[in-house]
Amino acid sequence: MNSAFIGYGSNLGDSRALIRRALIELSSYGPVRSSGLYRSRPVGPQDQPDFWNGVAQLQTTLEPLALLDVLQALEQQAGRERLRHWGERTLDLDLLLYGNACIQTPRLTVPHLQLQVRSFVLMPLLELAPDLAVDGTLLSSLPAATDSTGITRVDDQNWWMA
Ligand code: ROI
Repeated sequence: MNSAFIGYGSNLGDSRALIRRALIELSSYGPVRSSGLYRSRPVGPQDQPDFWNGVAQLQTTLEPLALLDVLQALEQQAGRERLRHWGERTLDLDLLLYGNACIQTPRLTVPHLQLQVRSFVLMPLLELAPDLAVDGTLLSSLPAATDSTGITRVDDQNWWMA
Protein backbone atom coordinates (compact mmCIF):
# COMPACT_ATOMS: atom_id res chain seq x y z
CA MET A 1 0.00 0.00 0.00
CA ASN A 2 1.15 3.50 -0.81
CA SER A 3 0.04 6.70 0.81
CA ALA A 4 -1.10 9.36 -1.65
CA PHE A 5 -2.06 12.91 -0.76
CA ILE A 6 -4.56 14.59 -3.05
CA GLY A 7 -5.45 18.27 -2.94
CA TYR A 8 -9.02 19.20 -3.79
CA GLY A 9 -10.49 22.56 -4.73
CA SER A 10 -13.71 23.95 -6.18
CA ASN A 11 -15.41 27.31 -6.56
CA LEU A 12 -18.08 26.60 -9.18
CA GLY A 13 -21.34 24.73 -8.80
CA ASP A 14 -22.31 22.81 -5.68
CA SER A 15 -18.72 22.54 -4.51
CA ARG A 16 -19.33 20.62 -1.29
CA ALA A 17 -21.43 18.01 -3.13
CA LEU A 18 -18.89 17.71 -5.95
CA ILE A 19 -15.98 17.20 -3.58
CA ARG A 20 -17.96 14.82 -1.39
CA ARG A 21 -18.86 12.63 -4.36
CA ALA A 22 -15.20 12.53 -5.48
CA LEU A 23 -14.02 11.49 -2.01
CA ILE A 24 -16.65 8.75 -1.83
CA GLU A 25 -15.63 7.49 -5.28
CA LEU A 26 -11.97 7.57 -4.22
CA SER A 27 -12.86 5.32 -1.29
CA SER A 28 -13.37 2.48 -3.76
CA TYR A 29 -9.61 2.53 -4.39
CA GLY A 30 -8.60 2.30 -0.72
CA PRO A 31 -9.17 3.90 2.68
CA VAL A 32 -9.61 7.69 2.52
CA ARG A 33 -9.04 10.26 5.23
CA SER A 34 -9.79 13.92 4.64
CA SER A 35 -8.59 17.11 6.24
CA GLY A 36 -11.17 19.52 7.51
CA LEU A 37 -12.87 21.69 4.90
CA TYR A 38 -11.43 25.14 4.22
CA ARG A 39 -12.74 28.31 2.61
CA SER A 40 -10.02 30.32 0.91
CA ARG A 41 -9.74 33.56 -1.00
CA PRO A 42 -8.80 32.86 -4.61
CA VAL A 43 -5.16 32.90 -5.63
CA GLY A 44 -5.39 34.61 -9.01
CA PRO A 45 -8.14 36.94 -10.22
CA GLN A 46 -10.11 38.25 -7.23
CA ASP A 47 -13.42 38.61 -9.09
CA GLN A 48 -14.32 34.96 -8.56
CA PRO A 49 -15.95 33.13 -5.65
CA ASP A 50 -13.94 31.87 -2.69
CA PHE A 51 -12.69 28.30 -3.02
CA TRP A 52 -13.51 25.24 -0.98
CA ASN A 53 -10.22 23.45 -0.33
CA GLY A 54 -8.82 20.47 1.50
CA VAL A 55 -6.53 17.47 1.23
CA ALA A 56 -7.34 13.77 1.20
CA GLN A 57 -5.05 10.87 2.04
CA LEU A 58 -5.62 7.68 0.08
CA GLN A 59 -3.99 4.35 0.96
CA THR A 60 -3.85 2.54 -2.33
CA THR A 61 -2.16 -0.04 -4.51
CA LEU A 62 -2.89 2.04 -7.63
CA GLU A 63 0.29 3.15 -9.34
CA PRO A 64 0.75 6.94 -9.69
CA LEU A 65 -0.31 7.21 -13.34
CA ALA A 66 -3.29 4.93 -12.77
CA LEU A 67 -4.27 7.14 -9.84
CA LEU A 68 -3.86 10.23 -12.04
CA ASP A 69 -6.25 8.61 -14.56
CA VAL A 70 -8.79 8.12 -11.75
CA LEU A 71 -8.44 11.73 -10.56
CA GLN A 72 -8.86 13.09 -14.08
CA ALA A 73 -11.92 10.88 -14.66
CA LEU A 74 -13.46 12.21 -11.42
CA GLU A 75 -12.77 15.78 -12.54
CA GLN A 76 -14.52 15.07 -15.83
CA GLN A 77 -17.42 13.43 -14.03
CA ALA A 78 -17.86 16.63 -12.02
CA GLY A 79 -18.30 18.44 -15.33
CA ARG A 80 -14.88 19.98 -15.03
CA GLU A 81 -15.01 23.50 -16.33
CA ARG A 82 -12.16 25.95 -16.46
CA LEU A 83 -13.34 29.37 -17.53
CA ARG A 84 -9.97 31.11 -17.68
CA HIS A 85 -6.36 30.85 -16.57
CA TRP A 86 -6.20 30.91 -12.75
CA GLY A 87 -9.97 31.23 -12.77
CA GLU A 88 -13.05 29.40 -11.60
CA ARG A 89 -13.21 25.62 -11.61
CA THR A 90 -15.81 23.00 -10.75
CA LEU A 91 -13.32 20.45 -9.41
CA ASP A 92 -9.55 20.25 -9.21
CA LEU A 93 -7.93 17.08 -7.90
CA ASP A 94 -4.13 17.36 -7.67
CA LEU A 95 -1.83 14.49 -6.82
CA LEU A 96 0.45 16.22 -4.31
CA LEU A 97 2.55 13.36 -2.94
CA TYR A 98 2.80 9.64 -3.53
CA GLY A 99 4.76 7.93 -0.79
CA ASN A 100 8.34 9.15 -1.17
CA ALA A 101 8.15 9.06 -4.95
CA CYS A 102 9.80 11.68 -7.15
CA ILE A 103 8.12 11.66 -10.53
CA GLN A 104 8.87 13.90 -13.47
CA THR A 105 7.03 13.00 -16.62
CA PRO A 106 5.12 15.16 -19.11
CA ARG A 107 1.84 14.14 -17.45
CA LEU A 108 2.79 14.18 -13.81
CA THR A 109 5.14 15.97 -11.44
CA VAL A 110 5.31 14.66 -7.86
CA PRO A 111 5.83 16.25 -5.38
CA HIS A 112 3.40 18.79 -6.83
CA LEU A 113 5.23 22.02 -7.76
CA GLN A 114 2.86 24.39 -5.97
CA LEU A 115 2.71 22.34 -2.81
CA GLN A 116 5.29 24.33 -0.86
CA VAL A 117 3.93 27.81 -1.57
CA ARG A 118 0.16 27.42 -1.32
CA SER A 119 -1.31 27.83 2.14
CA PHE A 120 -4.63 26.39 1.00
CA VAL A 121 -2.76 23.14 0.30
CA LEU A 122 -0.21 23.15 3.12
CA MET A 123 -2.61 23.87 5.98
CA PRO A 124 -4.96 20.95 5.29
CA LEU A 125 -2.02 18.68 4.38
CA LEU A 126 -0.27 19.37 7.68
CA GLU A 127 -3.47 18.63 9.51
CA LEU A 128 -3.22 15.05 8.19
CA ALA A 129 0.57 14.69 8.37
CA PRO A 130 2.18 17.28 10.69
CA ASP A 131 5.69 15.78 10.38
CA LEU A 132 5.81 15.51 6.60
CA ALA A 133 9.09 16.49 4.90
CA VAL A 134 9.81 16.98 1.20
CA ASP A 135 13.42 17.00 -0.03
CA GLY A 136 14.54 17.16 3.59
CA THR A 137 12.44 20.24 4.35
CA LEU A 138 9.81 20.00 7.05
CA LEU A 139 6.63 21.32 5.45
CA SER A 140 5.60 22.85 8.77
CA SER A 141 8.67 25.11 8.60
CA LEU A 142 7.61 26.78 5.34
CA PRO A 143 6.21 30.34 5.51
CA ALA A 144 3.03 29.30 3.69
CA ALA A 145 2.36 26.66 6.33
CA THR A 146 1.43 29.24 8.93
CA ASP A 147 0.13 32.09 6.77
CA SER A 148 -3.60 31.71 7.22
CA THR A 149 -4.46 34.99 5.47
CA GLY A 150 -7.78 34.55 3.69
CA ILE A 151 -8.14 30.93 4.81
CA THR A 152 -10.72 29.63 7.27
CA ARG A 153 -11.33 26.07 8.42
CA VAL A 154 -15.10 25.71 8.25
CA ASP A 155 -15.70 22.02 8.94
CA ASP A 156 -14.03 19.00 10.54
CA GLN A 157 -12.38 15.93 8.99
CA ASN A 158 -15.64 14.01 8.79
CA TRP A 159 -17.41 16.72 6.82
CA TRP A 160 -17.83 14.53 3.74
CA MET A 161 -19.21 11.47 5.54
CA ALA A 162 -22.89 10.72 6.13
N1 ROI B 1 -7.15 29.63 -5.15
C1 ROI B 1 -7.60 29.01 -4.06
N2 ROI B 1 -7.83 29.72 -2.94
N3 ROI B 1 -7.82 27.66 -4.04
C2 ROI B 1 -7.61 26.90 -5.13
O1 ROI B 1 -7.83 25.66 -5.09
C3 ROI B 1 -7.13 27.52 -6.30
N4 ROI B 1 -6.88 26.81 -7.43
C4 ROI B 1 -6.40 27.38 -8.53
C5 ROI B 1 -6.16 28.87 -8.62
C6 ROI B 1 -7.06 29.44 -9.70
C7 ROI B 1 -4.70 29.12 -8.97
N5 ROI B 1 -6.45 29.56 -7.38
C8 ROI B 1 -6.92 28.92 -6.27
O2 ROI B 1 -6.14 26.63 -9.57
